[in-house]
Formats: sequence, C-alpha cells, structure tokens
Amino acid sequence: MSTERPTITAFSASPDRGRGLARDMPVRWALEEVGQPYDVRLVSFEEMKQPAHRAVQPFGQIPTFEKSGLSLFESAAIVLRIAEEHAGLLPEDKNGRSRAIAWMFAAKSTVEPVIIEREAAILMERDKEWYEKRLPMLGDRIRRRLTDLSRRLGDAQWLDGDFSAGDLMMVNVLRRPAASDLLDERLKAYVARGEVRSAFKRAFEAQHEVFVAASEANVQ
Ligand code: GTB
Repeated sequence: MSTERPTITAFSASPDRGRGLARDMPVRWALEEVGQPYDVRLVSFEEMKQPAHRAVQPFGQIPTFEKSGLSLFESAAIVLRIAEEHAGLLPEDKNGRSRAIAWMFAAKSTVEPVIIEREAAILMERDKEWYEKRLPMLGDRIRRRLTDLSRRLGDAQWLDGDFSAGDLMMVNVLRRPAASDLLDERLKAYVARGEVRSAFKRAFEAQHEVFVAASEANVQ
C-alpha cells in the first residue's frame, strides 16, 4: 500500500456555510474512518470550471481525489476506492462487500435523486405558479423511499451488519436539508449514530474550519 497522502478538492467558499453538506464530506469522512491523512486543495467556482480541474472532474465540480497517479471524480467512486484500499469500510467476505456496495448505490441512485428533486424545487422553483402544488408530491416521493429504508433498517444499528461505506453514503444523503425534515424517529437516530462517530466529527470540523477561515478573511 502506498504511503503517499491523497489530495482531495473542496469548495474554497462552500455555499452551505460550513454545514458539511457538500460532497467533499463523504470523502473526508471515509478518509478519517480508515485513518488516512490527506491534503485538501480548495477551489473557487471559477477554478472548478477551468480545463485543469475539468481534466480530473469533467463536470467542473468537487470533490476530486488524486493519489499515486490516479485522478478520480464522483464521491461514491472515491469512497469505494478508499474502502477497497483500507480496512474498515467494507466487510471481509465477498458477499458482504457486494451488499455494502449495493447500499452505496442505493444511497446515490435510489434515495438521493428524490431528495435532490425536492431540494432543487425549494431552491429554484419557488416563484413558479405550480410550486405549491408540486411540493407535496415531491415530499411524498421522498417519504415512500424513506419508509422502505426505515422498515429495512428496523431495529438494527446499521444497514447490513457493521458500519460500512454503504452507511457512510446513506447518512450523508439523509443529512441533506430537503430530507432531514422528513425523517422518522428511527432514521433520525440512524443519522445521529453516524454523526457521533469520531471520524465524522473530525471530517465535519475540517470542512467547518475552511468556512470559519474564509469568513474571518472576509471580515478583515
Ligand atoms: N455526483 C457528483 C459526486 O457525487 O461527486 C456530484 C458532485 C457535486 O454535485 N458537486 C457540487 C459542485 O461542485 C458540490 S456538492 N457544484 C458546483 C457546480 O456544479 O458548479 C453539491 C452541494 C452544493 C451546495 C450545497 N449546499 O450549499 O448546501 C450542498 C451540496
């Protein structure tokens, strides 16, 4: 295993004001879980759209991950690579690993899209005459997914055995504000279990420090 520190990218001025909602958060959290120190290159919106950044992230977004000649984009792909390289985020047995990876996909492709749709409506469609009519439907779509997720979680601590990269991605998705007000008590407790992990706290602090430093620089 290489001892080189990976470099990830994050917003130099995150629009979420340090709430840990941008997608560098799952990458930071995964690195903290496995105890891999990392460097962060902060990028502005303008820098993200430059050819140099797009060479790594074709859509001009954060996060990216660079290490040992590998340049990677997509937060879930990055988390998976980290989980594959280090112990702690995927079960040892092959079937358990596949199931944990299935939960990563479920977070990103089954649960997150309905949440993003509500978020986009709240952020960008408030002035449309159909906004008030559409919003309950978007909430219901999320509720249906969350009801199924909550039923599957049941009384368990995590989605499939021990905490895994699947839980890490799912907790990140459920933290999005467009979902967090729709969580039932069981899912609220599930998210809270993720957020009290020391690795989560370190990741959260690290991204929050960026916000604090940027705010202080703006005041001076
Ligand atoms: N599928 C990609 C992945 O998972 O890596 C999506 C990456 C992505 O959406 N990146 C966003 C980005 O770079 C930041 S995280 N956006 C800039 C652009 O597209 O120009 C999304 C995000 C942004 C802001 C908040 N917020 O303010 O709360 C939350 C989440």
